[in-house]
Amino acid sequence: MSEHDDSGVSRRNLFKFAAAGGVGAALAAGAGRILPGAAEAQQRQQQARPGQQSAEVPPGQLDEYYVFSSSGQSGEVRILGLPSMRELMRIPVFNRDSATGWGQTNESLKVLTSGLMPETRKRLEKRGGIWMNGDLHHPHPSFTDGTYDGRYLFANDKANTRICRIRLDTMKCDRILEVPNAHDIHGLRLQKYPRTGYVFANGEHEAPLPNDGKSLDDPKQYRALFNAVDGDTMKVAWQVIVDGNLDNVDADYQGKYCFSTCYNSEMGVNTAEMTANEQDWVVVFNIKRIEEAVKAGKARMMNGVPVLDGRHGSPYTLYIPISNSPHGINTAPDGIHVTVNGKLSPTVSVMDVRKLDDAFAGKIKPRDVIVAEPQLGLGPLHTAYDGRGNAYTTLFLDSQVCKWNIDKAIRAYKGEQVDPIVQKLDVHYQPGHNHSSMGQTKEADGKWLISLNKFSKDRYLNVGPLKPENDQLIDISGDVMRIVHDSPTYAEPHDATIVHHSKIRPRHVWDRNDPMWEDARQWAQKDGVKLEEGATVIREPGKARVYMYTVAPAFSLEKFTVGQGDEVTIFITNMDDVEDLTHGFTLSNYGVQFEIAPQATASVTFIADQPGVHWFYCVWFCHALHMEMRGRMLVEPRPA
Ligand code: K7E
Ligand code: CUA
Repeated sequence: MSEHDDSGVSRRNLFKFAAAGGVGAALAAGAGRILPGAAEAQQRQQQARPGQQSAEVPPGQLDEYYVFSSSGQSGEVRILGLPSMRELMRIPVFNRDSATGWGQTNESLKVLTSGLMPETRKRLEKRGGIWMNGDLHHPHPSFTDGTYDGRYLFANDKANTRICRIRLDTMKCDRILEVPNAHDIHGLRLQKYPRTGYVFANGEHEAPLPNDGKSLDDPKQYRALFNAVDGDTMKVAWQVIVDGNLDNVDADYQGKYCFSTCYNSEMGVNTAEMTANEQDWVVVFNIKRIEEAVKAGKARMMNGVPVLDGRHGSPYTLYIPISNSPHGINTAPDGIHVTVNGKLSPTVSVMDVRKLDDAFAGKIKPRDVIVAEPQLGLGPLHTAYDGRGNAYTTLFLDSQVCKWNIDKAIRAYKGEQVDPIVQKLDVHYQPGHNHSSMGQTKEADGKWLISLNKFSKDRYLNVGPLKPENDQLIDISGDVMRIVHDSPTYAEPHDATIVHHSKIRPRHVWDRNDPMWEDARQWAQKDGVKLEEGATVIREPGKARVYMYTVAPAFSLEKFTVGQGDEVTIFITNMDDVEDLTHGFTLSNYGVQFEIAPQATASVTFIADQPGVHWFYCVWFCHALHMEMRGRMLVEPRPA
């Protein structure tokens, strides 16, 4: 085996494991934990059996899991198959997409603009009408009773303070909400019980409230807000002002509490200030108390949203001190334990949610909800679980995944001489999030782990200075972890959710009654046209509405005529109902291009500003005569 062998029992790992016994013991002495000797560790490694699963999915066979992967600054959601790690589809959300026309069709523009605040819509009038960028970190599917129900997927946009909802029946985004009062939504997770319910979202950055130009450089006046959005109506249900900022969030399995990490309790505005304190905190939110206060009218209405003050001393929140700058926070599938990942501290802190009632009642100190604090290594960021009592924490600085046992960590915290660390596995390189199969539900199955690594460096052919990231697939079904697959990914997989395929039941073709094209249906009704049979142009002064349908390999109109300067709306309905028979519409030299999937309607509006003959053609390969699937837009010059 070479130095770079990735199996859990490589020599390099054995060396590290042994070394940890000496160096680690000294480091950990203060934490009341004594590590076993190198020999014992070595013996345990030799006895440990790695899993036997393969990443190979032979041609013609399907993956067992969906992975909903974020794309960070690309602004979209990607669907992968696992274990193959093949990319199956992309769902455009906060980005502009050429192939599907997302950000151009009237249907997508409605999604992109209808949830914006009026001021933002006004600002965007001069900027093309929509935000062209997004920063999507945290995609999470909706829950019922602690597991995925296949309805929706929610995600954040840190760049422009938005939350999106994606329908899992069609895999298209149907709602985008701009969250008022808060700034730069980062952490996002969902209510797990009884159902979603709430989408919990953290405003990460602090700013004056309201942010109207006063107190510009007076950080003492800056506020950060925690947000609960109703996932059914996609409206903000309530907001809570907190001390410090907010980073990541998770919720319990009881429907009582949710909790956010704070890395900037100092309310500093530069790195030195933000990392000055030895301790920051986790803020726990008491959902019932908050709901009662909102109902009783105790909240201040700001931009139509009830806002409560949850700073120190309020009945709505609990502040639990945690070592310097915690980052990820992850509820275990046992429904009891919550891991807070240290980032600048080599430790993770484990909360027991059963103690939160007493802590809120003042019977125990906030810090008494911590039941374990194992020291794992440098830069713990996020933790995943296998449902067998083990946790897997990414160590960003050490470039490792650390497997540790929750029960042993609790016993070590009580003073017992037991080592909670099971194994450390090198990953390549600098992991952020990691995820286990079904591991964020009560149905964690302990089969797979993916480590989403921020750097790929030498793992792939050099593609120039900008490199892909590296998602590594790890078999965790055995006693020790084993890397089985590397896959490069474009910017930037922060977070992902691994969902068993049985939980998701997407449609094969669209339902003609889908609400997505409700506006198109209303226009057609007004014009006395049926979308399904349209082959006509309705012209009125300055405007034209073109109705077409498609049946491979033809558009129902081979030509249509409009006047120069007309505002033209083209509605196209794909009447093919064969699976995968998607057509596209591209209007040459007009910047118009979009997808029309089987049984869907899509529309676009533009100004016919250039006279002459302009070909339109089908842009999704559909038929042997796909090239011939084209027609002409004739634009009559404006009378001189
Ligand atoms: Cu750790 Cu935005 Cu979830 Cu990235 S956050 S890594
Ligand atoms: Cu229709 Cu290609």
